[in-house]
Amino acid sequence: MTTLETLQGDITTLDVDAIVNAANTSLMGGGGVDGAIHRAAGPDLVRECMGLGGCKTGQAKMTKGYQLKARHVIHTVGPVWHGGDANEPVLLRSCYENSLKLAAEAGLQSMAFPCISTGVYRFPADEAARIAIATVREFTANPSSLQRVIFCCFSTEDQERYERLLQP
Ligand code: AR6
Repeated sequence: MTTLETLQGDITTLDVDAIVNAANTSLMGGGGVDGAIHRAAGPDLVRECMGLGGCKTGQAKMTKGYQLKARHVIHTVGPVWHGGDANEPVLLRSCYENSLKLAAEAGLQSMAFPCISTGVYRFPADEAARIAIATVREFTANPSSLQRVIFCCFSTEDQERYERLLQP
């Protein structure tokens, strides 16, 4: 059984096996949660990222966590919202699925997601949360190493949204 939880706060402070980064295709850092993760992890993170050759939208790549409490960072690239007809929902779903796959393949027990694509990439928060929850629920319906999946929300508004949507 995997438990799905919500938290309000800064994902860089979490003591989990992996935190997920809402990165861009360069994997070289940026603003928002990406900037916060790189600042907290220290310069070794970008050094490892340099060797990864970037990441396509919807895909995911894993690195070490360096100075973070989290042992690993799973970098995924969410879609930029262009109105909803450019495959955005499918790509966002892939971000969650591929991140979960990487974590399970590595035998990780706990991981935390930020609200991927809902910041500067402008994906509507409600639809993004529905996709996030549905994808995590479907993946964790099958047995895996994952015992805890946390939706780490930066705003109380997002946390309330996830709590509402997680009600049975
Ligand atoms: N902990 C948890 N969530 C956070 C944190 C934090 N420390 N900081 C921000 N958020 P965004 P995107 C939330 O813009 O839309 C970067 O420049 C934020 O409130 O970080 O996927 C990348 O390099 C929002 O709910 O990511 C890309 O170029 C969520 O994280 C681009 O932004 C995502 O917001 C990716 O855009």
